[in-house]
Amino acid sequence: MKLSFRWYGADDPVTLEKIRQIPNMRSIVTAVYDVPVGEVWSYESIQRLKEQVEAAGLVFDVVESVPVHEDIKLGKPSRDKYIRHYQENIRRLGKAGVKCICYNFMPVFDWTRTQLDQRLSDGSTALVYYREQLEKMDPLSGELSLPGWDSSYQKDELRALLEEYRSISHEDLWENLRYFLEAVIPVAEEAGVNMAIHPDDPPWDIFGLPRIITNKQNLDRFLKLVDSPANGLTFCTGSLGCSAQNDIYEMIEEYSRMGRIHFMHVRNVKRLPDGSFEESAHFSSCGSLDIPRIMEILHRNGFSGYLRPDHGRMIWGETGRPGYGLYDRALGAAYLNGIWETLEKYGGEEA
Ligand code: DNO
Repeated sequence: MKLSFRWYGADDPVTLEKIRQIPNMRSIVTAVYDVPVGEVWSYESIQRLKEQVEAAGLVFDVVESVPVHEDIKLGKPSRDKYIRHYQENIRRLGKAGVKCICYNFMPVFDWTRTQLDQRLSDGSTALVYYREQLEKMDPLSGELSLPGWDSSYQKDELRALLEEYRSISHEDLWENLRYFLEAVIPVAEEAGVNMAIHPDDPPWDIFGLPRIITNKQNLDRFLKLVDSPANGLTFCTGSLGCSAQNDIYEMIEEYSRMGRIHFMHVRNVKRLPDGSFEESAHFSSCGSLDIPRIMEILHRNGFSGYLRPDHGRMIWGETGRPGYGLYDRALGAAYLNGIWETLEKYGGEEA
C-alpha cells in the first residue's frame, strides 16, 4: 500500500510541507489545473508539478484526474481529436514518472452532494446528499460547486449539453466508453501507466443523466471491455458504499485479487433509510462501512497500489475546499496507517 494525499496545486491552502508531516506519507495526487478540459497538458506544467512535489520530499506518481471531454462521452465526431489529446497526456505523464491516472466517465457532473456544510452532532461539518434536497435542485442554477467540477460552463452551454444527453442511453454511454478505452489503454500500456476509473458518485443516475460505473455487474462489464491490467479501477469506498445494494467487501475481495485495483479512495459514509447519505469520519462506527475489514481484504490480497484517505469533515475551525481540508483527512491517514501497520505486524496471511 502506498499512502497518498490529494493536493490541488500551489493555491491549495493545504501545503505540501504540511502533507509531508503526516507519518508514512509517500505520494501526491494532483493534476494540471491551468488547461481547459480536453486540451494537452504542457510539458512545463507537468514538470513544475513534479518539481514542486519532489522538492517537498514526496513522489509525483498519481494524477487525479485527467478529465474526459464531454464529446468523448457523447460519442461526437470531434471525439477523435480529444482522444488524441488524451493519449498525448498519458504519454507525457508516463514520461514524467506517473504510474496511475484516475478519471471518471460521469456525464457533465462529477461527484454530487446537496449540501456542503451540514453540522453533525459533534459540531463538525460534513458533505451530505439528501434525496429531498436533490429533487429540488436545478442543475442550471449554479447554486452548487464542488472541487473537481468543471465550473467553466456558461448557463446556455450547460443547457445545450444537458439537451445533447437526452438522446444518450446507458447503452450509448457504454459504447462510447468502449471506444475510448480501446484507444487509450494500448497507449497506457506502452507508457507504463495504469488507468483507474473512478466510480460514479453517487452510483445512480442524477438529473436525468445516465451513470454506468455503479455496481458489481457494471464493474465486471467495465473490466471486460478491454481486458488488460492497465484498464483498472479507482475503488472509492464512499462512492460505491453509499448504495446499500453494493457489497463493497465482495467487490474489493474480487478486484484486488485480480490485481485490477490501482487506487483506493478510503472513506466512510453513513447511509440513511431513504437513500440519502452523510459523509462521516473515517472511523468505522461513525458511518456504515467497516474500514478495518476493507483494509484486511486489501492486505490479505497483497495490495500494493495507491491508497488515499478521502473526503474529510471540517473540524477545529478549518475552512477550505469542501471535503479537502487538512485535519480530518490527516486523521483518516493516521487511522488507515494504524490499521495497516497492525495487519503488517500481527495479522493477515502475508504478515
Ligand atoms: C471527489 C473525487 C472525484 C474524482 C473524480 C475522478 O472527491 O474523488 O472528484 O477525483 O471523479 O475523475
